[in-house]
Amino acid sequence: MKGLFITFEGGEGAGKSTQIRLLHETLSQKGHKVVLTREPGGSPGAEALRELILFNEAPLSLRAQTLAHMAARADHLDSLILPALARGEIVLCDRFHDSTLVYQGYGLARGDKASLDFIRSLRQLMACEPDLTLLLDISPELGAERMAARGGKPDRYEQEATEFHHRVAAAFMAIAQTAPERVRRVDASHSPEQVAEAVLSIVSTYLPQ
Ligand code: T5A
Repeated sequence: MKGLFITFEGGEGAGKSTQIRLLHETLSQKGHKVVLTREPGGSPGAEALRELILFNEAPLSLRAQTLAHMAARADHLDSLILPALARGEIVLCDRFHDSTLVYQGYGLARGDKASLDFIRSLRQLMACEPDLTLLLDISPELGAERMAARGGKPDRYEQEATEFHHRVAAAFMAIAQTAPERVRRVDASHSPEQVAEAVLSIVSTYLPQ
C-alpha cells in the first residue's frame, strides 16, 4: 500500500462524521488526494448491505451480523479502499475492523472467547490494517445526548441498552491501550473546533512532506 489509511472509531455520537468531514476539507485544501468513506458501506454493494445490517427488522444471529459486516468490508476494500491506497491517496474511513471487535465481540458477545477468535480470524484473512486509528472518546451518556439532539431513526445498535454502550466504550479504551502504536485517543467532549485541532496535530505527523 502506497497511500495512508486512517480510520475513525468511537461510540455513538462521538463526532466521527463531523471530524472526518473537517479533516477531509483541511487535507484537500492542502492539496492532498483524499477519499472519505464509511462502514458499514462505502461502496454500492456495501451500502446495500448497510441497509440490511442496520435497518432491516429481521433478527440476525451474532455470527451472521459479523459475517455481514465482513462481507460489506470485503466489497468496500476491493472496490474503493485498496485501489485508492494503491494510487497513493489518503483514505479516511468512518469505522473499520475495531468496530466489529468492539460491537459484535464485546458489545453483543460480551467478550466471549470463541466469538472474539472468530472475529480476529476473519480480520486476519482480510489482511488490511489502518496506518492510524483516531479513537474519539466520549462518555456513552454524552454520546446519547448528542444523538437525541440530532434525532433520526435509530439503527440496530443504537437501540441497545445503556450497558451495551458502556461495554463498547470500555472495549475501545482497551484496544487503544493494547495497540498504542496505531490507535490514538482524542478527547471528543470538547467543541468540534478543539477536537479538529487535536485530530490535525496527530494526523500531520503521518502526512507525506
Ligand atoms: N457497526 C459498525 C458494527 O456494529 N460493526 C461494525 O463492524 C461496523 C463497521 C454504524 C453502526 O454500525 C455499528 C456501529 C454503529 O452502531 P452509523 O450510522 O454509521 O452507524 O453511525 P455511527 O458511526 O455510529 O456514527 P453516529 O451517527 O453515531 O455519530 P458520529 O458520526 O460519531 O457523530 P456525528 O459527527 O454525526 O455527531 C453526532 C451529533 O453530535 C453533534 C453533531 O452535530 C451531531 O448532531 N456533534 C457535536 N456536538 C457538540 N460537540 C461536538 N464536539 C460535536 N461533534 C458532533
